[in-house]
Amino acid sequence: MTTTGAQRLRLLATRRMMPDVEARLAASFDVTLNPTDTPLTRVEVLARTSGIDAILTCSLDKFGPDYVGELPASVRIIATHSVGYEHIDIGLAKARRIAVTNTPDVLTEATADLTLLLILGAARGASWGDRMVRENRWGEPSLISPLGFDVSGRRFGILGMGRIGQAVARRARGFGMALHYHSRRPVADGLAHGATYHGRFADMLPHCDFLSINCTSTPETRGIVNAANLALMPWGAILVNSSRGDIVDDDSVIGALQSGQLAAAGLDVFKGEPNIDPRYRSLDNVFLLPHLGSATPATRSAMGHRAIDNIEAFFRGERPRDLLTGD
Ligand code: 8YV
Repeated sequence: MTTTGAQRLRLLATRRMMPDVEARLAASFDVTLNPTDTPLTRVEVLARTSGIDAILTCSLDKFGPDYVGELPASVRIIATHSVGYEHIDIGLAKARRIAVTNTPDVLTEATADLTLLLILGAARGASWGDRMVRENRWGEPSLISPLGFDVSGRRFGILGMGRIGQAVARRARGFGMALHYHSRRPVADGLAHGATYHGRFADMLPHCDFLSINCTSTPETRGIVNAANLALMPWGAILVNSSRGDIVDDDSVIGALQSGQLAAAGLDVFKGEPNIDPRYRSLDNVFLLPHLGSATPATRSAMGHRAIDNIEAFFRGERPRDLLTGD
């Protein structure tokens, strides 16, 4: 049980979570759960945070300045059930002395698995192939149509060589791919899995038959996959994104998919999701998923428990393992 003195700590969970996570919350806190998948409005969040010590949220809920600035002084920590934290105004939280934590590590393998699914699905036509069979359009088999693209042995570039990028690199080696990466700094040799480092994103692109986006969304990376950068890739390259939708410029990617500059794309994340740019739906050369990177029971449970571990450590007076707000 998590207490301050004799009192149980009060926690607001903004979203429905895995049953074992909710059970632990109920056992440890005076908890207000959201029993539905309906997002709480700003007014509801602010009303429900009155007297609340901790908020457990996720990347689906935005904690911008209009939320963080208005939270009652009782709120000491916002724990997000996600590795990404661009949905929280960290600077303002820090200024208000509200701790913020995320949940890295526990979703690395699931997200890397999903990235390989995007690569294979986009290259080999999983989406149009599935539709052909379901819609009874298989027709007379032909030796020359339909065809996808090879994956094994091709050149593969990774944008962002953090934990997930490294786990993707490890998997891509199994396909005999020639690996390249760009990130702010090179990683230690053993972590690059033989990938060649490029200090400039533009320098890596001519080597990318495949490009995988695995960086975080920051002011520097937002919109970085634009027309100018796509034009540096070999004609007919394949793009996959399992990170954040706003890293790509949708107009540029859609234009490249229409012209053939990009042969295909595998996308799990979108700007403004779930309200994605409708033009993606009418393209045949895209493999689209509804943000499934961490969507397995074991991973979602592990994320929830990691978030609770952070909250409990904080109230024990320890430094939470995944503290994002520094001191
Ligand atoms: C989350 C994610 O599952 O962790 C992240 O940053 O994008 C996903 O894994 C989802 O956003 C719920 O928080």
